[in-house]
Amino acid sequence: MITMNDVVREGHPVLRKVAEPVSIPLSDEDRNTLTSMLEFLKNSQDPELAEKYDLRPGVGLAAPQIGISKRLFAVHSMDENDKLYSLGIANPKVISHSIEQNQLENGEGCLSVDREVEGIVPRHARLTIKGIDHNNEEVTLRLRGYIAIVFQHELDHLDGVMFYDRIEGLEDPFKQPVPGYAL
Ligand code: LHY
Ligand code: NI
Repeated sequence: MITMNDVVREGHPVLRKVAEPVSIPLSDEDRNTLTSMLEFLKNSQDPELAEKYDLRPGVGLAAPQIGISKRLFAVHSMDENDKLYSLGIANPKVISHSIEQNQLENGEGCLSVDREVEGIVPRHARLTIKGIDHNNEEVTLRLRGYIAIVFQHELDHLDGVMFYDRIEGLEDPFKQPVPGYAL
């Protein structure tokens, strides 16, 4: 079972690596990784289990955050219409995205960042993602609103990008360019 002890924190080099694609169909090992990341998110949202195991509630978790540099992440969250997104996804690709941007009014946080970082994180307002889910089925997701932001936050982890890299007005002139999403 994944706990906060397994979650690497900022400063760990794995969070800055571009993660490797996994082979399809998914190996049992990669499926297990997806399933246990999803289980972590569910546990973290259960007040009793979260208290018992000292879990910080989360809606998304990417494999690099547990030290695995592979293109895998899990999301367990509702969108604004109470539609549940509960899946593990492998080799996600952004097929298309809006030009219009959107952001969470109160900024973002991260399970790998034990501090508050203020600032607006610009994201695509809408995007379409394709990938392979934890049941080895190809999935196409058309996302907007809050859930679209969660997926983009997790996608970024697969490219070694932290949410605060995208905060405007925090430009470090010596910083390497932020990779965009592959189209
Ligand atoms: N998890 C964050 C969480 O609280 C994801 C997140 C996304 C927070 C968007 C806020 C806004 O579940 C992670 O940090 N996963 O990488
Ligand atoms: Ni994060």
